[in-house]
Amino acid sequence: MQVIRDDGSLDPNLDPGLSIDQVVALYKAMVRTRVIDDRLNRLQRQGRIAFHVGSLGEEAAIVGSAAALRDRDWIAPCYREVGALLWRGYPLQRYVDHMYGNAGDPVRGRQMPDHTFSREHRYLSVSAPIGTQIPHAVGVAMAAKKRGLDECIGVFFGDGATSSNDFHAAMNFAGVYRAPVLFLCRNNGYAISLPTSEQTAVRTLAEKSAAYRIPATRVDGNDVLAVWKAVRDGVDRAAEGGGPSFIELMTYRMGGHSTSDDPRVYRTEEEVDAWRRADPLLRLRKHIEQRAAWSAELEADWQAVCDAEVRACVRQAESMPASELREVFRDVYAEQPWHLREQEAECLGGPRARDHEEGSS
Ligand SMILES: Cc1ncc(C[n+]2csc(CCOP(=O)(O)OP(=O)(O)O)c2C)c(N)n1
Repeated sequence: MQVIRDDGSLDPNLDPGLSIDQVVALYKAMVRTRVIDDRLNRLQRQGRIAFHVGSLGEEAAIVGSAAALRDRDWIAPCYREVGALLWRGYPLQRYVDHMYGNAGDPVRGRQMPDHTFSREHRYLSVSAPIGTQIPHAVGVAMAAKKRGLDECIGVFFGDGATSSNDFHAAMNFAGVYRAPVLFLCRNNGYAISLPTSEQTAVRTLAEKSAAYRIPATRVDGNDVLAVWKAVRDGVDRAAEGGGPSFIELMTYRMGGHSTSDDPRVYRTEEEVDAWRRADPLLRLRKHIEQRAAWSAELEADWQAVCDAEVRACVRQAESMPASELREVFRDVYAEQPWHLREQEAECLGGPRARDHEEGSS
């Protein structure tokens, strides 16, 4: 499905009819996500944060999906979807604090950067093992269904995750029990260095859903209005008791897998260049400029606003103390068992004396 044509005009048969203010809000959120990404990549290169996993080129798939879900719907993220969390109003300072693992980090420095959560924003905790969030999401959907709530959940995952056992178990369960869940598969072309064509023998990932009797839509994931429409159709289906939907969002990971990756060793510049021309921000910008709702001046102003915002958050994050060491021992047990009490005391007592280390085998 494609709504925004290459020339910036809309397909009248598929146009979801958002107001121009709504469309501009989507564009601004996508630009903001990119500016934040860019700053975090630089901070990592400067040695100021340890790691970042960004969404360069996938902003339409992420922000468009989040915008089409209702506030009461849940999001089960993979690890690339902070744009969805920010769309829901999550404070940028809290996210940047998380990236530093400082005292303001809700995860208390215990997780990798980009592995945050927010109960308030109905955004589940990122789980690093690929695919594990998919059955979690089906569980959340089943809980809503059993309670008779008009809520659904959108679960993000990459093309690589469709080869995981959890994907199969979750799809099967959702198909059988008609769970109100939207499977949001970001097909960005790669699972780290492995191209999608070598990931699976099927031609499209969408066709996998037929085996579970889950309706599928294959969407231009760089077209935010097509993403919005496909996801909102899925929300409506879930709300009417129609159960799950599978949406394959065709996009491209324009950056490395994460700051630990160098994609130049496994793909060509020509390939990346071709996708750069299909940049989701450029397409949407062309559309809103045609509708006289955007200009070079507004673009420069908005980029400057976003940049100043993220720089201020970085300054604040760097002035905060680190998360305390004792936090490692918190939030697991209501009452701490004896062995953790002992380990905590030893840990907080500082490093062991050197002769002790040499004496041990
Ligand atoms: C079970 C498991 N195996 C391997 C890894 C290492 N790993 C981290 S990300 C990744 C690639 C995932 O690719 P995909 O699902 O396509 O998502 P993308 O990163 O492209 O968004 C792998 C293999 C992991 N985290 N968990």
